[in-house]
Amino acid sequence: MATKTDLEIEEITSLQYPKKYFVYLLNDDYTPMDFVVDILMSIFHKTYEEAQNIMLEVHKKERGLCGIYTYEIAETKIRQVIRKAKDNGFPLKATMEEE
Ligand code: TYC
Repeated sequence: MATKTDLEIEEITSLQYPKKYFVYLLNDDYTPMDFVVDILMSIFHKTYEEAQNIMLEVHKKERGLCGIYTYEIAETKIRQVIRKAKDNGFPLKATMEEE
């Protein structure tokens, strides 16, 4: 059997394992705690208890992990956070990092 080229190996690997991205919420001084909890429940599908814990972690440590997603889903979640926050007049931001 022919030996696979590096490119073929890379293609197989990347097809089997799409990269994942950590999505973090960032702290700020203006967004209300309840609003952040609502974002975590509505966009990241957390329970009320999970959402409260993540919100408090962000509040104390400046950022907190909301979930791990493929690139497009991570990007969509971040857009949804920023849109909902902006519509309500809050500066809440989210970021993503490769796993
Ligand atoms: N620090 C904000 C406050 O005291 C609450 C907050 C929590 C804001 C988490 C953003 O991602 C955040 N109202």
